[in-house]
Amino acid sequence: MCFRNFTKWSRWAGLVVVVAISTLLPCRFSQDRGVVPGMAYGQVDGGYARWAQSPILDKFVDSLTPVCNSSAPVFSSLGYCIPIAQPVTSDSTGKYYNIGIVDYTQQMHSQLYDQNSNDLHPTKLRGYVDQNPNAQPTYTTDGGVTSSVAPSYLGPIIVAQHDTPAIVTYENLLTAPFFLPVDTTYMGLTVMGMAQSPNRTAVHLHGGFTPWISDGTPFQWFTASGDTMQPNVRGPSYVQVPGMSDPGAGKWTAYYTNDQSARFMFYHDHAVGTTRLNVYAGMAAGYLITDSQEQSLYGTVLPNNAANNGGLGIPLIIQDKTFVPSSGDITANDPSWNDNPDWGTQGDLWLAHVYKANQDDSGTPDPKGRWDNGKWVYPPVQDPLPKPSISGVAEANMDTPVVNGVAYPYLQVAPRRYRFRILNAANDRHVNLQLYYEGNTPITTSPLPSGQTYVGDADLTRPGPPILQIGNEGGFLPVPVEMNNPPTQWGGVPTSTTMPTPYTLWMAPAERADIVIDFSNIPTGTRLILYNDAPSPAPMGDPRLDYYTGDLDQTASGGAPATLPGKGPNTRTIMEFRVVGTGGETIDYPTFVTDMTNALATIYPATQPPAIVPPGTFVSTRDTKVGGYANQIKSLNEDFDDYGRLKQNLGTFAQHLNNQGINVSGFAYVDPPTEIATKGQTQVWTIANNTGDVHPIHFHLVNVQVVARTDWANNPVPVDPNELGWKETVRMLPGTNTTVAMKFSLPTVPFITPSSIRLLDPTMAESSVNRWHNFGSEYVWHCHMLEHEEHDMMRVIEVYQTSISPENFLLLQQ
Ligand SMILES: [Cu+2]
Repeated sequence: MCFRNFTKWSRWAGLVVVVAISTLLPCRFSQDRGVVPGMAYGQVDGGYARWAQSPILDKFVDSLTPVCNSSAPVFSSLGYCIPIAQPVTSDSTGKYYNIGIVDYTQQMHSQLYDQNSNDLHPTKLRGYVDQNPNAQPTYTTDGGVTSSVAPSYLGPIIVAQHDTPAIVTYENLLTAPFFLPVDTTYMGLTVMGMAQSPNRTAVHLHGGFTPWISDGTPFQWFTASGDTMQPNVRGPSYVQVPGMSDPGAGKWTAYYTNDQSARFMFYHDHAVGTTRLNVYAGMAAGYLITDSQEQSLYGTVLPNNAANNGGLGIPLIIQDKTFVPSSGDITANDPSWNDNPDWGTQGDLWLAHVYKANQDDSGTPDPKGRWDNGKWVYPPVQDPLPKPSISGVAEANMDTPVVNGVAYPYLQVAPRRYRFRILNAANDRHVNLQLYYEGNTPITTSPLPSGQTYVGDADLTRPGPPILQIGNEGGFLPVPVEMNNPPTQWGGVPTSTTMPTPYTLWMAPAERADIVIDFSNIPTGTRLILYNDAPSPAPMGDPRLDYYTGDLDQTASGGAPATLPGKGPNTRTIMEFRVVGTGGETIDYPTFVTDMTNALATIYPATQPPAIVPPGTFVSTRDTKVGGYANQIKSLNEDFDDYGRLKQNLGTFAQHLNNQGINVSGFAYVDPPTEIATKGQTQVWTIANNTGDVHPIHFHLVNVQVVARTDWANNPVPVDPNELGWKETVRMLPGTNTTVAMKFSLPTVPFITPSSIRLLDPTMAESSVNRWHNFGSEYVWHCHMLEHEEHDMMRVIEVYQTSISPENFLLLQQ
C-alpha cells in the first residue's frame, strides 16, 4: 500500500493551501540519491549488488523484426514478423477484433541460450495475440498458447481508418504463475488482507479519444476464466459497452472511436499494481490511425513502397531489458532470484526485486545501494515498516536496448527515404537519439588508436543523415523539425538542473516521433548507428546505468564490468542501419524538406484543432490567466512510503504534512479527485516539478498544447520545436514549471455512457471517508515512467456532463 491514510484525508479538506503563483517555488527538491560521503563502507547485505547484468551478447547479429506482409512474407533473421490485426467482422458500426492475452516465448537474440544446453532460449513473455483464425502471421512459433495463432512480440498492430470505430474484445488467458517478481505491498495486490491475482489485465489505448468505459484505467481490470486465484473476476470500474452482449468469462470489450487524425498510438496494460510488470513482460502493441490526408502524401513527400509498409512507415519500438544471466552470475549478484521457481532462468527477463537502499536499516552505508532509505534521511520517515523481501523499485533502467523485440538489431535499407514511427516503450529509460556513421577499426585492434572508433560503435565525429521529424503523439507537426545535425551530444555532465542540454531527438517513455531519414546519398555498404546518450535517470544520471564500450568496471559499486567492443551490455548503441544494394531513389534533400514543409502547412490546419493559446503569444507560467483561462497550479513531488521507500506523486499545490512531518504537495491516486472538468471545458494547468527527475506526464482523453516553461526564477525555458502541435505525453523538467492547455471534449458514441460510481478507494472498506463517489467520465493523468506511475504518481481526471456535485449519484449518464 502506498503512503496514505484516512487521517490525512480528514486533514486534507481543511489544509488546502492556495499558493500564490508569484511565490511558486519548490516545496522540496529531490532526495539525495548518493551515499553519505566520507563514510567507511561495510560488507552490507552480504556484499550483493541485487542487480544483474545480461549475458554478454554480440551486437547487430539479428535483423529487425518487420511488419508481417501477407502477400510477400518477410521475417526477421530470428523468424518473426509483427502481425497486423485482422477484423473478425466489419459493418457500418465499425470493425470488430478479438485479441487474446497470453503467456508465450520468443527468441530476442540469437545468443540467448538455455542454462543447461547450447539450445536457443526463447524468452518468457506475455502479450497480445489476434484470435481471428485467419490472422497473421501464417507461421507458428514456439508458444504453448490456446489459440491456433502464434503471438508475436509487439503485435498485433491495429491499423484503423479515421472515423471508423474499432470494437475490440480482449480475452485474458493468463493462468500460469507470473514469471516476474510481484510486490504484494503495492496498491491493488492485497485487498483487506486478501492476496489478489497478479494475472489481472486492463487494456488502455494510449492516446485514444475513448469513452471512459473503454479507456482501460487501473480499476477496469479483469481476470481469466481459468485464473487460479480469482477466476473471471472484474474490477470495480469494469463496464461493458452498452447495447452489446456480455463478452463472456475472462473478456472485456472496448469501443475505440478513431475520431482522430492520422497518428501512431499503442495499447498496453494498465492494471492496478501490475502495469509496470505486464508492460515489461511484453503487453504493448502498436495502434495506427490513418486518414485520407496522410495517404495523399504517399508517393510524394512520403515513401510508398513495400519496405515502408505502403506509406505507413516502419515501426521502431524501443525498450530496454535485462536478461537473466548464467546461474553463476545470478548467484553472485542477486542470489534471491533463485528463491522463486516461477521466475525466469538464463535468457528470460530479469527485474530488480530488492529495494537496494543507500543505507541498510541499521544506517550502514551500502556502496551498492541505489535509492534512499527513508529511515536515514533528514527528517527521517517515522516508524518505517520492514521492507518487503519482494519489492518494487524506484526505477527500472535495464542494460540491453531492444527494438521491435530484438536486442541490438540491424536493418538493411536501400539508398532511399524511409519513414520510421518511433515509440519509446521502455518502462523508465529515456533516450536521446542521434545518427552516426559506424566506426571502422577492427575490434581485434588494441589499444584503440586515438581518434578512432571500433566497428559496432558510433563514430561521433561523423554524423549520419539528418533526422526529419514530421509528427509526434498528436499526429503531424505544423512544421517539420530537422534534428540539429551534426547532432548534439549530451556531455555527461548536466549543464543545469533543468535538463542535460543540448539534446537531439529526446524521447521519454511513451513519447512518439514520426520521422523520415533520407539514405539516398549514403554509399552502399555504409553502416550507421542509432545512438543514445540520455542519462538514466534523467537528468542527473547514475553511471552504473550508462553502458558503453570501454566504460569503467563498476562492480565495486554494484554495477557492471567494463563493456567490451562489439558486445553488450551497451545502452548507447540502439541499432544499426546497413545501406545495401540498389532500389534507391534520387533525392535533393533541401527540396524534399521544402516540399514536406509545404505539405504539413496544408495538412496540419486541415486535420488538427486550432491552438488554444495562439502561437507567438507570450506566456509566463506565473500568469493568473492564460489565453483567458484560469491558470491552475499542479505539482510533481517525491516522498517516502510506509516502508521508507522513495515514491512519487502528483496533484495540486495544496500542502499537507507527510510522515516525516514536512509540508508536501501531491496526493495518492485514491485520494479525493482534484482534477475536475465539465464536458467541452478548456483548462490551463501549470505543473511545477518539485523533483530531481524529468517526468513524462501522460494525459488520458485529451491532447495538450505545451504553452510555456519557466525555471524557478521565471526565466523562460524554450518549448522544443517538436513539442509544437498536440501532445499527450509531455516532459516535465526538474525545477521547472510547464504550462499546458487542453479541452475536455468527450467522444461521441452510439450509446449512453454511464457514470463511473465506485468507492474512492476500492481496495479498502467503505467508511465515513472512503465514500462512494460519482467520477462522471473517469480518466487519469500520470507519469509514464511505469515504476513511478505504479508508486503512486497518478491521479484521476473526472469529466462531468454538466457542473454537478461529485456526490450527486442521480446523474447516471455522460
Ligand atoms: Cu515520473
